[in-house]
Amino acid sequence: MPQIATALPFGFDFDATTSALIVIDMQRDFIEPGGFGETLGNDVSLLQAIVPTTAALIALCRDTGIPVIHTRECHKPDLSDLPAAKRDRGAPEARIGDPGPMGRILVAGERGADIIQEVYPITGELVIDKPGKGAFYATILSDHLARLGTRTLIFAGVTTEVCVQTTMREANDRGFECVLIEDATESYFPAFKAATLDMIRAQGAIVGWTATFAELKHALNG
Ligand code: TIU
Repeated sequence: MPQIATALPFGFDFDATTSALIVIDMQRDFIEPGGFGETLGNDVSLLQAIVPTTAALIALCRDTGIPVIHTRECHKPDLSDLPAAKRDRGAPEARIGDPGPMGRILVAGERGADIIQEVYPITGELVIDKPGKGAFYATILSDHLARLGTRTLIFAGVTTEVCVQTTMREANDRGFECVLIEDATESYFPAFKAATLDMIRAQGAIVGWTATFAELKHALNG
């Protein structure tokens, strides 16, 4: 059984045949100018740094036979799955559902809500559209993982302390062993990323482990 010996807070044992990679919300709306991330007042260029490593991680998992699952945070065109508590965020003139340079902000089927080309899903990979921050809430993810027999989840994507951490906590509560790939996740706030990595692995991996892409690759390639 592979081990990421240098994972934090201590060695992480996993079986590639019962693992899956979850790539969270690598969408134009978060990573490119003119989207939801920018309307919330963020500098989206920070997120672009992880794109090459995330692409390499996806390629490694495909080569190793580890299923790759992609998520997109987005809403139905009629916004029936968008509670007011979520809608009333960001600049009043550019909220979820409003028109923007990449189509309606965070709405399914619009250009901004789609995944950036560099990490685009290939045929056969599950793409989950989710209305919440967590990928388990109001989606088929649990059922899909049960069918696959998945026990370990490898995490990547954006943003570290929002949708990635929320999904990792949901997964931990559902009994999955979780490892977050540090250089394949990013936040608009470097201090929040660092704090999230710390809080995930604190207290004896209370939520899960963290490791670098190179460490995972070494473990898989022996
Ligand atoms: N705002 C922010 O940091 N993130 C989100 O709204 N969604 C995700 O993290 N995907």
